[in-house]
Amino acid sequence: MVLMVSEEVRDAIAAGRPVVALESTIIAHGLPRPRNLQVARELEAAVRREGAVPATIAVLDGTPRVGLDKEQLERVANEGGIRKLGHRDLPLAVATGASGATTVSATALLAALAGVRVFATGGLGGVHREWTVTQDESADLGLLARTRITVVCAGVKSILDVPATLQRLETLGVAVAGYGTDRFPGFYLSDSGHPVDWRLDTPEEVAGVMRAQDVLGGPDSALIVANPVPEDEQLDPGTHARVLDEALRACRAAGVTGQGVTPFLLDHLVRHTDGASLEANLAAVRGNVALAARVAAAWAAGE
Ligand code: PSU
Ligand code: MN
Repeated sequence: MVLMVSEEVRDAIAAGRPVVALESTIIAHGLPRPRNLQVARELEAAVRREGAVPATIAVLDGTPRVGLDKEQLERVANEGGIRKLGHRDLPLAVATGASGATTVSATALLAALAGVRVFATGGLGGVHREWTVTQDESADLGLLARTRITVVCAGVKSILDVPATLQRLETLGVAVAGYGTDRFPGFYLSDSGHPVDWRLDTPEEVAGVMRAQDVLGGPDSALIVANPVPEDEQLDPGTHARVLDEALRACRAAGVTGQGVTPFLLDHLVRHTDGASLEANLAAVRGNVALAARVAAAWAAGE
């Protein structure tokens, strides 16, 4: 097996204890240094505080790893040449011995292979604005349409075309529920301005949907639990609209395309909101990680 699952994560899975997968692209490419390493540690600690085992996922020297030790986590946060790996990049990274951080798509695939059912992130990738010109749709969506995993996120990143992304999730057959809300969250914002059809209010209800997925035995697709950032920690909506507009224009002017687009836009927002977007992003991720740990516990209790 090329996949290396850490001893702690392996033991927890074998004993049916709660485990939460965490992605690493947010650490390597989504947050500024040196805050990123602090956040990586903080998120793992938050999972533990809720009684679950964190399994941060990355590829190091061609080996996909589920559960990182201290030095491995530091490499993801600080190493210069660390790549950004979607699921399509995994065989290339393995065969060439490359190191990279995994996006939602690659993390979800590796987590599912390792037998981890619950995954927390900030915001999913999705359909980019100007899709008709660039055809830029995150590989996250297609992979989640074929992977049985529960992803706790603050919706999709607001730099995207949110209604188009919601439509794609419907077309692809991915289940979406608001957590404690009828509104689809907007990543930096508590409300994207769009409704969501289903609402779940407790970790036990989420675990119940996961069990129903298994009982129904339909296509292996994900469950997206869309958990809003608390309103008092969101980015000011006026600031968000103004700075996002500037960021999209700057991205176009710089000619950034493909994998570079999301990191460029997130970084632009951090620098032009005096870090307020970073704080909102972190508040969202923290909430998601804690909720994912509670969902994993409810899931483990029912197994
Ligand atoms: N959530 C965050 N910050 C991030 C990401 C998610 O709060 O940086 C990452 C995820 O790894 C997601 C990726 O899969 O952005 C999407 O990138 P792209 O649009 O290139 O598919
Ligand atoms: Mn993209």
